[in-house]
Parts: sequence; C-alpha cells; structure tokens
Amino acid sequence: MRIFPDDFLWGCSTSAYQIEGAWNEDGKGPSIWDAFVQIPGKIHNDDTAEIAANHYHLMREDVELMVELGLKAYRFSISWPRILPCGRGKVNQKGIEFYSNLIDLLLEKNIIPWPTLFHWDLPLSLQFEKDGLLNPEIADSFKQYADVCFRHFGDRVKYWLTLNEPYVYAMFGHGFGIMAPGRKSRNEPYLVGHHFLLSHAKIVEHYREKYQHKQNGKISLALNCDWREPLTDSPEDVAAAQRALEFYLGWFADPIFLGDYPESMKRNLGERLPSFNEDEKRIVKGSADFFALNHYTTYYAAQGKADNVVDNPYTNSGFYSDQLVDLSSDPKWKKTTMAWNVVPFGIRKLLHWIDERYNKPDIYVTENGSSFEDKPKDGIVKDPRRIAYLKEYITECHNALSEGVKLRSYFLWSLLDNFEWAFGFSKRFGLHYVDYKTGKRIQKESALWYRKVIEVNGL
Ligand code: PNW
Repeated sequence: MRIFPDDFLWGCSTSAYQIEGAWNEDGKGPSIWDAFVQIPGKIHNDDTAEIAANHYHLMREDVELMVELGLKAYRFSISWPRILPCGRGKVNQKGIEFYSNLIDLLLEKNIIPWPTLFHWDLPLSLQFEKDGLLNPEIADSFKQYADVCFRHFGDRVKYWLTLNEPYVYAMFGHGFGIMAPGRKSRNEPYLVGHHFLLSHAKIVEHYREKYQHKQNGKISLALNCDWREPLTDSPEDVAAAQRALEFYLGWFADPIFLGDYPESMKRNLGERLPSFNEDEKRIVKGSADFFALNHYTTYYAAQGKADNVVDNPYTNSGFYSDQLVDLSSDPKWKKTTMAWNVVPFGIRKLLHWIDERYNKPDIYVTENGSSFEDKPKDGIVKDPRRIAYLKEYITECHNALSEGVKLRSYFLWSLLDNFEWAFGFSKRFGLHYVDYKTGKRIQKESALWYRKVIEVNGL
C-alpha cells in the first residue's frame, strides 16, 4: 500500500460561477460571465449558469456530501460581484453571509476552507468602466475586494488563494476569445498576465501588512500547467519542451518565485512582453507562501517551425507560434471527453520540475480530475474510467512524494458536475452527478472510491 503523510490534505475543488447559480439573487451584481453566456453561439448548447448546480441554495446539502467523503479540505471560490455588486464600493451583506455561513459550517465539520478570491467572474462594471484586466488600475480594485474578504472571513481562513489560473483567463479570455470577456488578440494576454501578477502581489503585500500577523494564514495563487514531454531526445525537442513549460508555468511562477519572466519569453516576445520595474519586481518576488498547482494532462512537444506552427486552444494551449513548439499526442494514450490525454507520469515529472526550478517549495495540488460520459442507472453512476484516472494520477503523486517532492495536498476537481465554461454542461468532472433539471445529486462510484482513499490515507 502507498500511505500518505498524516497531515496530507485530501480535498475537492469547485468555483462560484460553475456551481452556485442564483446569478441575480440577494443583491448579487452581474459578472462578465453572466454577460458572456448571453451571446448566442459562445457556449455549447447556449447553456448559461443562471442556475447551474444550484449550490447557492443547496449549500448545506453539498457540505453533507463532503462530510460523507471525509474531506479534510474544500476549495471554493468567492464571487466578487456577490460581495461587491459593482466591483467596488458598497458591500452586499447577503453575499458576506453566504460565504461566512459556508466557512462556519465547514469548520464545524472539521473541513478546512480553502477560498480562492478570483475564479474568473469579474464584476461586469469593472469591464465596462475600466476595461477589466487591461487596465493596471485593476490592482487597486483587487486590493479593495480582497480587503473586504480578509476582514470578514480571515479570522477563520488559514489558506488563501488570490487567483485561479491567470494563464487560462489571459489566453482564453483575451487571446482566443472563447472565454469571457471574449477578446481576440495576440498581445493582450501578456498584458493581462502582467496585471494579474501585479494585482496578486498587491493583495499579498496588503495581507502581510495588515492581516497575516493576527490571522496566521498562508497565501498563494493557483497556477495551471500541463506536462510537455520531449517528442524525441534530440536537443531541439528537449529545449522545446522546456521552453513550452517556461511559457506556461514560468510565465507566472518565475516572477513570483525567481523574480522575473523567463529568458525564453523575453527573447521570443520582445516588446510584446511587458517588463517589471525594480519596485514591481520587489513586490512580486516572494509573493507566495507555497506553490499551488492545477494539472490535467500531457502533450509531446517538438521544435516548431516558424511558418507552420498551429495554435490550437483545445490542447490546453497558449500561442505555440510564440513558443515555436509543436504539440502532439501518442495515439495509444487514453483521452477524456475534453480530448485531454491521460498520461499519469506527467504529474510526477511536473512536480519534480517545480521542485527543482523553484527550490523545493511546499506544493499543493489544488486541481486534478477528468471528465467522462457519465449516466446514472439505478441511483448510481458507474465511472470506472474516472476511478482509473484518479488511481493512476494519485499513485504518481505518491511516487513524487517518496522521491522527496514536498507535496502537501490533493484537491480533486470536482465535488459536483458543473458548468464547464465554453463547454456548458456537456462535460462532467464531478464525483457526484448533477441532474440539472431537478438539481438532484447522484453519487458516482468514484465518490465511494475516493472516500476509501481518504479513509485509509492512501491506495
Ligand atoms: C480549470 N484548457 O480550467 C479550471 O480551474 C476549472 O474552472 C475547470 O472547470 C477545470 O480546469 C476543468 O477544465 C481549465 O482548455 C479550463 O486548457 C480550460 C483549460 C485548462 C484549465
């Protein structure tokens, strides 16, 4: 048996827009996602998350599901426009109450709350009035919002994440235009990434100055990265895989853990990559108390040729033409319904890459999971492929741990089926099936399997 350390954190993750529903109830303001889903053709089947999994109304029932699983921790996100309907200014007391009640209930059940401040649902007013993440002033709005959260929840929260996956928001929301705010640009993603880093740093600086010493929490941000395996062992392909990881994870992790953007990005992007002045470098560097990683899949990487690299948003990508990398898959690899490859060794190699490059940080896996076609039958969903995915990925996490990587948690995406952004409700990642017509939760066999893993603290 593979046993995990006693204090290892087994969790599940969700996000506000994807599960809550109640999009315009109890004083909540609109977010860019509430608007984006109204544009015909943007979302599969023109689904919207107006109701989603109705978690806003079923929160207590959902905490019971967590109790049944035996979760040690639960990662959720706070909806900014539920707290500040106009992004700034007046606080919505009902919004505060909702998250405050959730946190109290979790603590009562011995589940550690792991809130994320921003999981992409920017208040619409900040997009209309301020151009959202394109404007450096966003950092001040972020700080005001974060302050409200620290003030109201920080007495009970020991782990904060500021941002979820700035990479995806920048590339998909400002590069490919397939997520909110739906913009297509070659240059905006790098500007948006820059403003994310400065906003994150400003929030962390504020937390450390004003709250950390009395609230005793830790703070970081969740970065996503998939593994890039060199297609061949030629020096060109090995370098291409390394460069791809630098453009993916290094884009955000290098400034925070090492002090500046990777050389490969500066070289390939030139003027298109903003730069930090010395003051900015100083507040960005060291602005994370631990490393939080979201990871799903792996692709082969090979040296690309300048004139025929194809940018494909659906392989977890960025702009390969900037990276000069070609991605491909092994036809033998299994795939999820996201068309993502199931390659368990990828998580182990990535954990080692982070361990080495960033000088042995504590690493928390804050998302990992898979979507498959699930169908309920006789009150349960049989999902052997999800169980196989989880078994293999968690085994590789354990391998990394026994090789010395300081892995501290595994949060499974997701507790419930939910609104999968541009894919609407067509992709199911949950341990619990959601019947969107009735809101009913139906257990999947993977939930029973995960419960056992948590109970014996291993597999
Ligand atoms: C993450 N991609 O998003 C998010 O944090 C979750 O909100 C989401 O539901 C989960 O992974 C599953 O997709 C991603 O296309 C969304 O590269 C898309 C991509 C990567 C991550």
